[in-house]
Amino acid sequence: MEKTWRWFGPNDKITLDMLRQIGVEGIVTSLHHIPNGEVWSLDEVLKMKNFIEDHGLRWSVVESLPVSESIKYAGPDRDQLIENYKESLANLGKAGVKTICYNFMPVLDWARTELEYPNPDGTSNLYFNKAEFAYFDIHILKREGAEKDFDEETLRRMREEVAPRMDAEAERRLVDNIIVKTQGFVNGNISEKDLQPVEKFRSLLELYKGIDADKLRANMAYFLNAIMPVCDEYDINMCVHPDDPPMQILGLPRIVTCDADIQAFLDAVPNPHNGLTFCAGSLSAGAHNDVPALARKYASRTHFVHARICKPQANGDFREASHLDPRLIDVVRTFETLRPEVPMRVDHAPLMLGDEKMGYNAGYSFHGRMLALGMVSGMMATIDAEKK
Ligand code: DNO
Repeated sequence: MEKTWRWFGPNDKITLDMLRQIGVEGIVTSLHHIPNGEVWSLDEVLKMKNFIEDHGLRWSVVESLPVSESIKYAGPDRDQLIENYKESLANLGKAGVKTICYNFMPVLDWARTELEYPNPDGTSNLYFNKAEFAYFDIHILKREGAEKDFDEETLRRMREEVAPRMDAEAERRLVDNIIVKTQGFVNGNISEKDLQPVEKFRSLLELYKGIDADKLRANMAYFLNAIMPVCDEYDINMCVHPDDPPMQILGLPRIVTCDADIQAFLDAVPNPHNGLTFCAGSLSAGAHNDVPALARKYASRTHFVHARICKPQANGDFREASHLDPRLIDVVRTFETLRPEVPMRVDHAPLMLGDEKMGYNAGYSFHGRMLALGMVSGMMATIDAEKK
């Protein structure tokens, strides 16, 4: 697979020169300065492309070209926003940037409750604590009916283990982790500039009243059918990112969570340009997913791979596991064997060796990801050597 790296643009503290030294071949990035829904002009696309190429690398993947909420819930301006999306795609196609990662998660992109969860070896990682998430949903957001979305054991943990340690500061940190710090840098709905993130978040949830999984699926198919002619014209591969975590949260529908979901959106628009980002990490956070089997089943419709893996706990929590986990080796083997041309980036690595002082975006450390890239590159080299 092509070794790529998610880079957040010229302001990223990790420079393209650093990335060349550690074996990165291609860059995964977005035009983060353009607000969601606006057209990416050919000029802006070329500026980014040339900047990357001037540093001896190539722009391999767009992550993400964000899909506006209104396209997801079918708001009155969705057709205009789809036209803008098509124009951005055409400009990317003209510039030769042809792999586009996006997601179709309502309101909240990925979700974590802890960003620096300590590991026994002194490093730290991302963590999803279901009981803390329940506390956020029930006591901070105060979402109507939230309590019935959690099992008895999670509610007990929330009452006995989480609630007693929640003061104003701990609540602020939880809000920050779940809807602010993890969202702004991925061009999500809430950023550090928002003074009342919880209020804003509540009004976003309102937009989805009456939208169930079937409606969301229909809206996704509507969007995909509308953009496929542009993808056909420029040979652009769209690859949806699975829902992270791959389960229902906050009363919102989630439609890319499991085998049946993936099959359904691929079948709904059976064009090879309608494909998947195989994020092994997101899928593995659900104990219902057999991730190596999914990799084998969907390799031919996968256009981009995220290499990481999670360990779901019996209580519904999950943690990011080592990039050397056998399930990830299996996934890498599958793609390196069946689809060696697809781009792959390592994802969500630990904070280590001073990363924690650098203010990197959550999950996107330098040393941690460099170590992970070394691990995955080693697997790839071994698999290639065995093929000969
Ligand atoms: C988090 C990322 C996601 C991903 C988007 C793609 O670390 O994997 O934010 O970029 O969901 O649209």
